Amino acid sequence: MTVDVRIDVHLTGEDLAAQLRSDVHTGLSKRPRRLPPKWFYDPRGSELFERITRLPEYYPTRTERAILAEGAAGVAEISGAKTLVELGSGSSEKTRLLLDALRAQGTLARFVPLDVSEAALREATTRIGTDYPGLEVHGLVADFTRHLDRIPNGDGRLIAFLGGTIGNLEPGERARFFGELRAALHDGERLLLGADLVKDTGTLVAAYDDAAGVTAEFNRNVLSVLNTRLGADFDPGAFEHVARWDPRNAWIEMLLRSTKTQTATIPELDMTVAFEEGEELRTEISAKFTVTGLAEELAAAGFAHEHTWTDPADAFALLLARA
Ligand code: AVJ
Repeated sequence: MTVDVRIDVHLTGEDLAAQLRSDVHTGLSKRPRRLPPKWFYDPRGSELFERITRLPEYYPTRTERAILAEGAAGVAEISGAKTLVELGSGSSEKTRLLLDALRAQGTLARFVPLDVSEAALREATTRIGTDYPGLEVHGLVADFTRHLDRIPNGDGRLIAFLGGTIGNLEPGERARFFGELRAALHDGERLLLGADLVKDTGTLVAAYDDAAGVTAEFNRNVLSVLNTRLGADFDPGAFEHVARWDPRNAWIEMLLRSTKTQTATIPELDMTVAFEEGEELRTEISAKFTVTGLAEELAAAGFAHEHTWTDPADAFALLLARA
């Protein structure tokens, strides 16, 4: 059987380069300084993230996989989905559990992974297309915060947004995201959302500050991304990795703290950035949720929460919601 794979590019390398310049200029001009987490994922950053997902302290990935292994059949049964759309699909590894359950049920016709990385998407679509003969694979190079209206039309679509990536959005951004997603769906279609739950501070902080220092490397790597892509001269070794729990906002913050007074130049932006000793640059927020809180946010956007799957320790949840 021939492999049925197509890819639509809604985001070019040039679009991404322009966005990087604008994000860095805006974020480093603010106080406190900040950078959006999407720029972590160059090839080295993606590799470091893969290593993070296997760390003993980083429970979300393996917990979500276990929940999916238990719950995928139920997701398939309730949704009866014909198309599975995955936002921020990356390597689409955990998604196979959903594809398997939907295929076993006989409803699945199409898989639509969406990712900003064209390289990751080409690899993932080829592998899935080969391993699932007869499945139509339609990849989208796109940004889930901007291109939800590009999701191909259909009926019986299930949108999967896994991994806890929803936690990278601030509350206002989440409301906008859920609203845009609801607007892109027909009544009765569904969202499967993977979210990390609020738990004791020690467990949360350890997940973002592992003993082997992989997360610290991952965090500092964003400065190397700016060096490579914008010709900047940050010294990653002169920044210390910080992870802390913000109880008011219910999120983990990752920061880079300057260990000395220093200046970095970013030639492509005609910008010089001065750091005082101890000054912090926020590189990520990773919000943690309660099931009821998320159900309320979903309801506010016009989704009805239908079902929740969790692990025995209530560390992570998968919520199914109906548009
Ligand atoms: C990919 C956004 C879900 O927030 O846990 C892991 C990224 N950052 N360790 C997360 C991350 C540091 C991860 N997400």
